[in-house]
This record gives sequence, structure tokens and C-alpha cells, in this order.
Amino acid sequence: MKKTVLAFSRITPAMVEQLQGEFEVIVPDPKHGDVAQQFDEALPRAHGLIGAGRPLGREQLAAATQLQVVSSVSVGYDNYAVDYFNERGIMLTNTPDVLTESTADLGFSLIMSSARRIAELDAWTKAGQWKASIPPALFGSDVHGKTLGIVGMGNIGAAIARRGHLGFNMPILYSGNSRKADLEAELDARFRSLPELLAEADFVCLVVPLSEKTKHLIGAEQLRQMKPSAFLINISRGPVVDEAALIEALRAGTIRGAGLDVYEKEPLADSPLFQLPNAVTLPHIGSATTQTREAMANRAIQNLTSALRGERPQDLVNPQVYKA
Ligand code: 8YV
Repeated sequence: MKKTVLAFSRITPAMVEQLQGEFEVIVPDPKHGDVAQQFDEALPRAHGLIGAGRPLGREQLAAATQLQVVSSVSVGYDNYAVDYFNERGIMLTNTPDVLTESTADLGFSLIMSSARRIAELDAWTKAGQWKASIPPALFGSDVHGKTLGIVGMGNIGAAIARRGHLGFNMPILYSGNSRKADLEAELDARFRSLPELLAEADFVCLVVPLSEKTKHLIGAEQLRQMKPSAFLINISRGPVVDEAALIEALRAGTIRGAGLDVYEKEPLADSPLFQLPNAVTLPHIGSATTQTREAMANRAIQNLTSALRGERPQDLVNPQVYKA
């Protein structure tokens, strides 16, 4: 008998078709009523779950008595209660590597957009404000040659650092749990404590995973440690930054600007950030290119399929639960 796969977020028709070759696939659909209710009803039958962007833990999965694997279409896995998965012997997989370069592209886009005021001046032009060459009050800041601070030098952080160092001649600083001798050699990257990095960098780029340790890593005190001319870029997770403190710092001119792809509460609606011209606000699109989302989908399907076949999935987050 085919095993059952249940989607916990929207997945593409191509993914459904691929999965249907081997599994019974259930995708809750708003056309058929309440999506949460459809999910809850199907849960006791599910051997595998696939999707992204939804917290799953003890409360949500109590009825999933047959569940063997949750395949997340994301690299970050802060939405999942890994300890509970371990307790239940449920495998958790993610999609690293395939989104590294696209997410780094987006990180660098936020550096460029915030420094050169791209979104703000685009809106200004379209509003018919361009009557003469722009006044100095609308000038931007240079990116090339400025100091780039990477907080959390993982794969994505390193890919952003490469863009900055090799393409824009930027000195690289980084902070985190461990020294990266290879990147120090390759990019002349210098290790700093977080306060040192905040004080020296012209662009502070947050690329850490969200955990108890990184929640509100950047608050009012850290923003005060940054230069008034510096920019904060967040492509990690919203709660890494105390958003109220950031809004205050942007209003007060404690820092020059921010480029944001993630927020404490998503989707972001009606935020004071919308009134701030020195905040670039994107709708969590780090990995959102056609090619990368397709690669993530394929990787998530591969992981799910391996797990349900009894094979060890390529991207197993909690290997301790795997039984050959
Ligand atoms: C998207 C992401 O949020 O991979 C991650 O951790 O944040 C993004 O790729 C999303 O999970 C895409 O499905």
C-alpha cells in the first residue's frame, strides 16, 4: 500500500505530480473549505509531511501517530520542535546548499538598495518628483571599499562576503561561534567579537540561524554600538532583531538605514517600517527565484522519498533518530 504524504503549506502542482508516482498525496485546498481542518483530519494517516513556514511541534503533531518524516522546503528549521521530533523518532530534513547563492544575491541586493536608496528613489521618480538633478539630501552612500560585517559566517554568509570582497573590494569582518581559517585565508576575513564588529562595520549583515541564543541578538544596545552611517541588513529571521528597537533607531538616526527581508511577525502588515524611507522592506524572498525554489522542491522531495523508503535522507537534521 502507498504511504501517505500530507502538505502543510502550498506546494506546486509539479511537486504533487512527482510525489504521486510513489505516494498518496493530500494537499489541503482552500477551495474545499478550511485548510487547517483538512490538515488536522488527514494528519493521523500521514507518514510524511512536506512544506514550509509553519510551526510544528507537540501540539500540532499529537495526532500524527504514523509520522516518520517532516521534509521542510527551507534551510532554516526554527519552526520545528526538534527535541519533540527526537522524542518521537520523527526525522526532520531541510534543503541546504541549493539556496546559498540566491540568498546571498538577495543579501547583497539589500546592501545595494539600502545604500543607494534604490526603492526610495524609484518611488520618488515614479511620483513625478524629478524636476532637476537630485539634491544632496537624497544622495546615497558608497558600497565599494566599505567594511562588510557578517554576523554568522555559514555558507550564505561566506557567499555574501565573497561578493563584497571580490566584487566590491570590501574588507570583511565576521563574528560567530567559531573561527573560519579557510575564509580568513581566502577573503582576508577578520574575526571580531560582536560589539567590535558592530562598531567597525559599515554594513552589518545578519545571517545567523534563529535560536534561543540569537533571539534579539540585535537590540537597542547593539544598534547604539553601530556607526550612525552604518546599515543593518537582515536576511536571517525576524526575531534575531528587536524590531521595535530597530524602528526607534531608524527614526532617531542611530543608524543610517536597514535592508530587511524578515520580520518578527510575517507577513508584515501595517508596520511603522512602511513610513520609514530608510528601511527597505522585502517580503521574505531570500530564496525566491524560480530556479532555486525548484531546486529546493526537488531536494525536499528527494529527502522525503528516501526517508519513506527506509533510506537515510541526504539532509537529515536529526541523524540520531535514523534507524537503518
Ligand atoms: C523561505 C527560508 O522562507 O529556507 C529558508 O530557511 O527562509 C526561505 O527559503 C521558505 O522556507 C521557502 O519555502
